[in-house]
Order: sequence, then structure tokens, then C-alpha cells
Amino acid sequence: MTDPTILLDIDGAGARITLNRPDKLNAFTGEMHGELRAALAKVAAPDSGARALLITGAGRGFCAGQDLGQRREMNIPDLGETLEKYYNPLIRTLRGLEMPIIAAVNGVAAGAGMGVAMACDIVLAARSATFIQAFAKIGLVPDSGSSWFLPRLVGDARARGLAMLAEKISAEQAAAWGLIWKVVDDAQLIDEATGLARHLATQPTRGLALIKRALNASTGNSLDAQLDLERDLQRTAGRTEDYREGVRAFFDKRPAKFAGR
Ligand code: LHQ
Repeated sequence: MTDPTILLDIDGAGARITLNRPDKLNAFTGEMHGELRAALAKVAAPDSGARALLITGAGRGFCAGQDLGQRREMNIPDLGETLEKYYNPLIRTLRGLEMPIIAAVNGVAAGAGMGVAMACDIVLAARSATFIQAFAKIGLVPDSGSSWFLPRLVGDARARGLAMLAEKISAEQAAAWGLIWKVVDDAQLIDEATGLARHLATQPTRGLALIKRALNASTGNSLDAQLDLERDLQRTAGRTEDYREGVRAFFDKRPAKFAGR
């Protein structure tokens, strides 16, 4: 029997997905996309109990993007179809998942693997991790949202340099440029990311999902449209049990106990 390419662990309110093809730096195959899709559906299911998701990679890499071995000989498929079928739904699912997603980037994040990291809400990277927009090296264009995320995260000049030169950058550089949240010593990465996921899993999950929605929409919206959206989302947030609990806890001078509803 072959090893699963995706490991899913739901422990109470914290879920963890591990990309699991370590000998290929967790490069994506069709099988892996299928298993990842199924794992994400389990996490998103209302009865999963999950309120925060951590994504990391097995072995020394986070994810090396598309498995190029599968593309070597042949019979090149329509890459647009590959994106339509696998990568675009994945990025949409991550952005739309109604809970915070933490990426623990344990090693290299290349090509679509870097896109997956950027699609997560909070990215922690091991000090030895690297990021590379590898696409231009093989004649392709940034995908998996990379051409959307990059200019927004690092600005146009750096986005163009990263995309066209396809140079590897360090985790420190990524943090200095605003591409990720934080760099963590290698030995601390998983503990710190797990702690963060556990913390977020105790927070007002509905509110966090609405924050995600607001920020997802903000870059395409005018200020006017965003003000309208904030009004609508705040109306929804104001009707949650967690908002009532948050206010009660504030006046009781005690930590809030959020139920995620
Ligand atoms: C790999 C891969 C890999 C297979 C390392 N595939 N084996 C979307 C839609 C449709 C089509 C195309 O693409 C896309 C999106 C994309 O993601 S395009 C970009 C695809 N990714 C890349 O071009 C990255 C290719 N990999 C690399 O440049 C290097 O491996 C990096 C910089 C990631 C890491 O370098 P090293 O740390 O020096 O490791 P390595 O190169 O020695 O790799 C270790 C092993 O992993 C090695 O296998 P081997 O059997 O020789 O030990 C590599 O062949 C394998 N591997 N990436 N994408």
C-alpha cells in the first residue's frame, strides 16, 4: 500500500493537514490534489469541530509546486485545464474556508507551493525555509493566485523581480518584505504554529471568518464598497453568540469563552 499523500489530524478544535510526499518536497500530483480536497472538505464540514487549520509539509520541504516528473515525457496536457481542475479550486477553498488557516512553512515553498502558502491567513516560516516563484525558470507564469497575492503583499517592483528572476529568497527576506507574518527558529516552528492554531481555535470563529471575508474583498473594492461590506459583516458579527460573550466577559473582567457561534 502506498502512503497517503495528505495526512489529516483533527484534534478537538484544531485541524492539521500535512503535505506528505517528502521525497519530492511535497510536489503536487493529481492524487495529492484529490486527497487534499477531501481533507479540506472534512475540515470544513459543520460537524468536524475544527475552528482553525494548520498546513505544513513533511520532511525538508513545504511544497515544490506541481510535480514536474508527471509532465516530463508526454503529451503535454492543457495547463489551463490543470489550473481549472486542481489549483484554482484549491486556492478558492483556502481563501473561503470559514476559519483561520496557518501555514507552517518548514522548508522550500516553490511555484504553486508558494501560492498555497500565500493563500493561507497567517504564514510562519522556519528560519531555514525559502520561497521561490519558480515558474519563469520553466517558461510558465505565476499561478495559484501568485500574480494576485505578490503585488499586494510585496508591491509591484518586488513582485516583478520575484516573478521574472525566479530567485530564491530566505524566510528573513520574506518577512522583511511583508510576504509572511513571522520567522521562527526551525526547532520551534511546529510548536509555535500549533500553539497559534490552538489559540485561534478558542477565538470567535464566526468573527474571524467574517474578518477573512472583509480582507479578501478589500483589495478589489472601493472604500465606499468596503464601508458597505463592513456594515453588513458587522451586522452579522453583532448577532453572534461570541459577540455577546465577548462584551459580557469584558464587563465581568474575565477571559471570554468563545463557542465559535
Ligand atoms: C521535484 C520537484 C517538482 C517533481 C523537487 N516535481 N520533483 C501548475 C499547473 C500546471 C503545470 C505546471 O505547474 C503548475 C504550477 C507550478 O507549481 S510550476 C512550478 C513547479 N515547480 C518547480 O519548478 C520547482 C522545481 N524544483 C526546484 O526548483 C527545486 O527542487 C527546489 C528549489 C524546490 C528545491 O531545490 P533543492 O533543495 O536543491 O532540492 P532538489 O532539487 O534536490 O529536490 C529534491 C527532490 O525533489 C529531487 O528528487 P531526487 O529524486 O532527485 O532526489 C527533485 O527532483 C524532487 N523535486 N521539486 N516540482
